[in-house]
Amino acid sequence: MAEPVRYEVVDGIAVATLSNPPVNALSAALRAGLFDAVRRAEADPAVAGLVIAAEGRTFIAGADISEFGKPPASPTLAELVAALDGAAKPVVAAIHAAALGGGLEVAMACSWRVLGPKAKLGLPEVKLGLLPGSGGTQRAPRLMGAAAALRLMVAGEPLDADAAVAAGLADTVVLGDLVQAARGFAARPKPQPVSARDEGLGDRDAFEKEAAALAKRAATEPQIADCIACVRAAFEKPFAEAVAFERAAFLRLLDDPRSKALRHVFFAEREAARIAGLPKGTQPRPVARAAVLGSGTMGAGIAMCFANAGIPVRVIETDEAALARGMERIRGTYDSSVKRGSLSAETRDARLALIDGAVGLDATADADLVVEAVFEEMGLKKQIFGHLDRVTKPGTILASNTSYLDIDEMAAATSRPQDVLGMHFFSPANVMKLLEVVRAKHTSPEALATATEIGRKLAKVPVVVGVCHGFVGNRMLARRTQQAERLLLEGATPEQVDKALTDFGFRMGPFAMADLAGLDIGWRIRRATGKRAPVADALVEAERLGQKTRKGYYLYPEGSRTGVVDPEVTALIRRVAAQEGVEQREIGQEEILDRLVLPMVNEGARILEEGIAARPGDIDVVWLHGYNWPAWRGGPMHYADSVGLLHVVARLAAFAEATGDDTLLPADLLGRLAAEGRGFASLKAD
Ligand code: 3H9
Repeated sequence: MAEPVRYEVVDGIAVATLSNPPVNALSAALRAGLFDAVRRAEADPAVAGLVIAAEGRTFIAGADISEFGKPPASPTLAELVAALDGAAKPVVAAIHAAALGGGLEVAMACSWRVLGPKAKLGLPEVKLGLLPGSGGTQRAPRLMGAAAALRLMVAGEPLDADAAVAAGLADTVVLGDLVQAARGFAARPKPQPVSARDEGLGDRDAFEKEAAALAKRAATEPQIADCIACVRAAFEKPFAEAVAFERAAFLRLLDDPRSKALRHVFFAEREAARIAGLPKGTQPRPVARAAVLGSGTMGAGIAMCFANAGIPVRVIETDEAALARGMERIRGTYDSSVKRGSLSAETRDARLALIDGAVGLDATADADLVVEAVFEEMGLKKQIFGHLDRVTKPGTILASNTSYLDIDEMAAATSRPQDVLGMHFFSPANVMKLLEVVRAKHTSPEALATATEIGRKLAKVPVVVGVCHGFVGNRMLARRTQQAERLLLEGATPEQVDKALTDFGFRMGPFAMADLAGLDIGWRIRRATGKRAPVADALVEAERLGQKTRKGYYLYPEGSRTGVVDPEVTALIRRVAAQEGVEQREIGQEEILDRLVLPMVNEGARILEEGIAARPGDIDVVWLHGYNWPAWRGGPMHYADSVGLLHVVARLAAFAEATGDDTLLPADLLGRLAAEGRGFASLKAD
């Protein structure tokens, strides 16, 4: 492998150029190379100063996250930063792109920070459940003031070049030759190191005010509380002691399951972007124009996704009246964003200009991608796919937004099954980030690559899944819904069930969610598929449809969207349980949570066994971005690993035995992994 640091001396200034693709993370080799460059520059009497520059798409993306948890290799980042801080000669960071986390900490230990116009400076560690652990909580406050530094850390978002200079975090923006300008700085006398600039901390009261405003976050996110404590230490402790205090906090957070989960999410999201089994060199097809069939809630939302990404899109309906309603729905959604102030009127107009409407499927003739979002009825879908096959160009991708129907059957209605796949958006489609890209039996690698690439352009997180009823997300959700209903029959109340999930970290429990969505939706699907859910059915039959009728699982007093407990529901559940012959009992919160979550994990294991998802991390990404699974819990499969698969298997087996429900019996894969003392994380794709 090429040396990660190139060292050269020209005209008495040394330049260390970092090259550690893809993002110049501070791996052991990069740290060693940079440490060595500092030593050489210090030892060489012919060198007046050192410039640190970098090649590639980032300056330095931070510590190498994949090394966390492994034994630290010397020189550590702390040692490297101390060497920069203590160097007798000036060191200049020439930052052409993002300097993040440990990357910014390296730069802050230099004498000056000289920026290219595309530089971005940030401390995103909180997003990984961490804090800057190499002096960042001490140097950023000395450069930009304690209050502003705290704001930068807890936001986790980088500043662009001009903002970084304005804040005092960097010295100048250079439009011309960045390294040349940095060399000029390196020839100057070394200024006082940042570590000694205590006057930079600024007003203590301003910092305390900022800290007080974070009280709510600090109560639930330990990294926020620690950021505050570390910056406060800058006022109260000598520099070296405050750095040791920061180090201890960093190591404590590194070991916290919440940070482990967030780091798992970081890698799972990036891994999900790689399609398992795709032949090397597969190229996506260009998509210049899209068409969306149907302009109901989903169709309208999907069309907006294309327009928001700057892709012209045609909305297609069966008649003029339906089309007018659909276009009005789209305009109304944009208008309310303008009213809320989240969108400018110009942007709304530019987006609306990208959307046109038409009646009839023949209007798909010039589209490169068609997304069908009509009723969930196989007969209708097959008819549509047959028609699309006749009127669209060769190579047009034909996608269905179905939530659970068989894509292979739709593909069979065409003469080009290789171009057919699922693109399953989540409601509201213009907001939720998940896109399940459903690979059918004959879907070609190009079609798959096109759908995932377009998903990324639409700012979605695409996850490739296989064909089955409900794909990954809804198939697992069905297990949770089934248990939630069953728990009511066995004696739990809707609020106990909801509370188990909100305490776990979800924003809403299943019953509050059902009331919001409307109970009639599930009821209609059950009627069509011959299924029943005795409690939910009884509620619908009593005309309790949720928030829209102001009563469902809860009661909604006039004007309120927050449900209150309704004794009528308690009585109704008791009556239904008696009819069903289910004996009611007190059920503890722990059992409720396990009954809701572990059957989902079990279904996830079956999904892996069947190859419907390629990796456990893909399932986690589906739940994080489609169903608001709390990120600090890492997703259902990571959660199962964190509680231990032996425990999961034992609980499921006990539930199966107690309820007589065989679907709760542990999946073979789950049993096997548990017996081998392994976790889902040990499984590798392909
Ligand atoms: C830290 O610094 C702690 C210190 O305070 C104290 C330590 C003692 N490490 O996102 P991309 C990989 S904590 C290892 O697709 P982009 C990534 O997995 C760190 N690997 O590219 C992917 O690999 P693959 C604070 C990393 O252009 C590839 O690089 N820093 C790291 O869309 C490309 O990534 C952060 O939290 C890393 N630090 O976005 C920044 N970063 O190709 C984290 C990336 O195998 N990184 N990889 O899938 C980012 O936010 C984005 O990666 C970045 C580039 C904006 C840099």
